[in-house]
Amino acid sequence: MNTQVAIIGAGPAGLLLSHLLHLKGIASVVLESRTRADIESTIRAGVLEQGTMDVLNEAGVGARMRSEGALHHGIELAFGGQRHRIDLSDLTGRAITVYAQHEVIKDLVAARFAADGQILFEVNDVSVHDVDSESPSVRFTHGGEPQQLNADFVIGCDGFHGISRPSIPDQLRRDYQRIYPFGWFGILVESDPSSEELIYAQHARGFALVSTRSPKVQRLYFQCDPKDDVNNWSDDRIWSELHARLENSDGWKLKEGRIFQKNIIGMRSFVSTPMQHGRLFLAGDAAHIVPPTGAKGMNLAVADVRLLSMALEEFYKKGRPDSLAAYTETALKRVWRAEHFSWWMTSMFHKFDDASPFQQELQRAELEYVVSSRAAATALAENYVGLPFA
Ligand code: RFL
Ligand code: PHB
Repeated sequence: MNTQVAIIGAGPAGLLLSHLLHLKGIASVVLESRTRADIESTIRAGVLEQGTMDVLNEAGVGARMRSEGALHHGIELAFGGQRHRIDLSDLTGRAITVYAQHEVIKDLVAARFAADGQILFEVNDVSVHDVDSESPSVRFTHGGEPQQLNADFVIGCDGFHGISRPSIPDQLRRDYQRIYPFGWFGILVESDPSSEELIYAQHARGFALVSTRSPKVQRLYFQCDPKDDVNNWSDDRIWSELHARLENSDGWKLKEGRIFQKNIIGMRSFVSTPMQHGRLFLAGDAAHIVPPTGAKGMNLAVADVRLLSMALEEFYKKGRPDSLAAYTETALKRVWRAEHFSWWMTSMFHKFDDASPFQQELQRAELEYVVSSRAAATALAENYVGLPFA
C-alpha cells in the first residue's frame, strides 16, 4: 500500500490531520489499533478552546459542535465557601465550547468516510521503518495479514502509550516529566446541570470539578488517590464527598442523579523533544501530556496538527521543507505555555498532602489574587480560552 502521509492513531490528532490534509489535496491513511465503536465511545475531554472550534469549523466538521455543544462565556472558581466568576468573554473577547471529545471523533470519522478517506481499524503489531530515508514505511498486521504502508512521511498520533515516540532512539530524545501524587475520580451522571458554567473547586478535602456533557448528562470529577479502586466508592460515598467539597455558603446545591460510569485517571505533565526524527513527526499526546485541570490536552493535539498540515502543504505545494524543519520549535512554544498553565491550575486547586501551612496560605493567597485582580483573572482567562495561534 502507498500513500503520501501515513498516520498512526485515530484520536483527535490523527483524524483531524487526515482531514486537514485531504482538504489541501494530500492523501493519507490512518492506522488505528482499536475498533471504531471503541474510539467513538471513550469518554475523555470536554472543553474546546475558541481556536479549536475555529479549526473544526473551517474544516467543515463543526456543525454538530455548533448545535449540540454549549458555548460558555465564563467559569467559576470556588474556595473558602464562596464562588467567584471569571468572565472569559469580558476579559478576552473569546469563549469555550463544552462538547465531548468522542463526539468530535464521531464527526471526524464521518467526515473522513464521506470523503472516501482510509482509516484501518484493529491494526496490530505496528512498527515504523526507514524514517531517516526519503521513503519511510509502517508495517502492521490487519485481519491477521502482514501489511506494509509506504509513505513520504509518518506521523505518530498514537497517544502517550503508542509506539511512535519510542521509535525515536533514546539517545536523541529528551523527556521532561512530573507525576502528581493524586488522580481524578470521574463520573457520568444522568441529571440536569447543577450549574450553567464549569466550577473548579479548591477545598481542604481536595479538588472537585463540575462539568457537563449535555442538558441531561453531567460530568463530575474529584481528586483521589491515583491507586484507589472505583469499587471502593459506592454512589453514596461519591455524593457525600462531592457535596462536602462543592457546597458553598450561598446556598448553591449539587444535583444528584444516576451514576452510570466511574473511572480514575492519573495525572502527569510530560514533554518529549524533539517532536521530529527524520520523516517521523509526533503530534498530540504522543509527544506531550498535561494534567487535565487546564483542559488543554485535546486542544494542544489540534494545534499540533494544524501546524503540521500547513507545513506539509508548504512542502508538497512549494517544495519548501522549512516549516517542517521548524515544527518542533514552533509547536513546543505553545506546548510549554500550556504545560505551565496546566501545572499552575493543578497546583492552585489540589490538596498536596505534604504541603506545609505556609504553602497552604500561599495557595489561598494566589486564588484570592486571581479573583480580585483583573490582570490576574485575565492571565487565567486568556490561557483557558487558548492563546491565539502563532
Ligand atoms: P489519543 O486520543 O490518545 O489517540 C491516540 C489513538 O492512537 C491509538 N493507538 C494506536 N493506533 C495504532 N497503533 C498503535 N500502536 C497505537 N497506539 C495507540 C489509540 O487507540 C488512540 O485511538 O491522542 P491524541 O489524538 O493526541 O489526543 C489527545 C487527547 O485525547 C487528550 O489530550 C485529551 O483527552 C486530554 N483531556 C482534555 N483535553 C482537552 O483539551 N480538554 C479537556 O477538557 C480535557 N479533559 C482529558 C480531559 C483527558 C482525560 N483523560 C481521560 C486522560 C479529561 C480526562 C479525564
Ligand atoms: C471535562 O468536561 O471532561 C473536563 C472539563 C474541564 C477540565 C477537564 C475535563 O479541566
